[in-house]
Amino acid sequence: MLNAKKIKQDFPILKRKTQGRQLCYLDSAATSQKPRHVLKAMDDYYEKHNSNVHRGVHTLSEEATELYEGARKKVAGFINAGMKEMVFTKNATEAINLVSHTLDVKKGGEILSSVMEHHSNIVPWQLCGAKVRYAGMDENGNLDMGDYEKMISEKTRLVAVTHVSNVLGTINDVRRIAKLAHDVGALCLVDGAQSVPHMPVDVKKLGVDFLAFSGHKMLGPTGIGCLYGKKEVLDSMMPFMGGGDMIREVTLAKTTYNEVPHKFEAGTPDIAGAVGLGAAVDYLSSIGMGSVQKHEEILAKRAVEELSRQGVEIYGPKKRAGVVAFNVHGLHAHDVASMLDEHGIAVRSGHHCAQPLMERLGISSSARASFCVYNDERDVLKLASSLRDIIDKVGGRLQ
Ligand code: C6P
Repeated sequence: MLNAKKIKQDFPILKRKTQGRQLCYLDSAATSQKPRHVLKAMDDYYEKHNSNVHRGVHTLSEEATELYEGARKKVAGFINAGMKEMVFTKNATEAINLVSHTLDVKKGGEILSSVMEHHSNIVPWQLCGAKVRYAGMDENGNLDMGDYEKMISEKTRLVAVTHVSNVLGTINDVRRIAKLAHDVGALCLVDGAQSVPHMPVDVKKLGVDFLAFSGHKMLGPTGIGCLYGKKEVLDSMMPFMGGGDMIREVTLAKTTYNEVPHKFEAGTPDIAGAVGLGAAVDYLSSIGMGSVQKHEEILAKRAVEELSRQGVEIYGPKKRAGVVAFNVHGLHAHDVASMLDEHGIAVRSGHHCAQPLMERLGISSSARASFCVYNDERDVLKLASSLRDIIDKVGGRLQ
């Protein structure tokens, strides 16, 4: 079992109080907190090695390049990808936009997304000019696989699906979806923003063509994200942005491009961010992603049990990742989150950037508790007892 009490001590921010109470951070699906190891790696980089990458022959530049490419190697290894298949971006959103901007969607071509997606896996496809179709979901919050079988056709150019729902915690069978896409010659892009930080992810086993994720949700800093792409697919794509580093040769008449992944990394990248993400990957790997997944699933299961006892409405399937969205009868989700904040508990409330999913659930918003390696059973019990207090306090007013 993972020792959450010991892990908690690695996260300086978790020592602070909010609203005069010990902070109980249950909003890691929005962004995770950062362990000292990550903060130190970034400090060290700026204190000792700061320079630009791939440009200079001086010592600092070579050190910075080594650290940046070393981080790429770590992150690629984390998802079993090759180094040339790992493009650094700003975040998962930019990674998906990179593909939607460069994908050659022939006239009449279709993109198949789903009602469960974060806006980042809907809007870029609407913007790319293709016809976008959406697979549905059943009452329990599971994707309708029948829809995939019916809707994927020769016209489908790409299937875009989330690995784990940021609202319901549903873990989707993306391996099966990728196979259905490949059977008709389509590509499969998986949004791994909520899976890569919380479970073992192996792109070779999943067989997907693209995987997008964000550093800040996996104990790394903001400003760095990743796009995994199969080497042959990335090779076949046009660049996303033009500028320094992505070129082989520029003349006033034309430009030839650098090899992947550099072809997709125009301009000075977030070097310190990559270094921080590399340290985050080291940290998670030292715990073991299998243990991380087990720990968070146990917490989510416990939270569902405890919250059900308080009579709140909970959304999502029985088997879920560490995400629990809920509503308290008669209270707006923002009010629930504000009142929990008074207890020192941070949860997110609102539509969670998944408005079509909210519409499918027949609600406009929910509160959401999400778990990470540093949470433990006491956090779950604190959430449940604070909700009890809130319901008792406002109960009279709701009659
Ligand atoms: N979800 C949440 O509170 P960025 O903003 O690019 O780092 O991540 C976007 C994103 C894409 N896909 C999924 C499944 C996500 O959950 C997110 C981010 C946060 O649920 C912030 S809206």
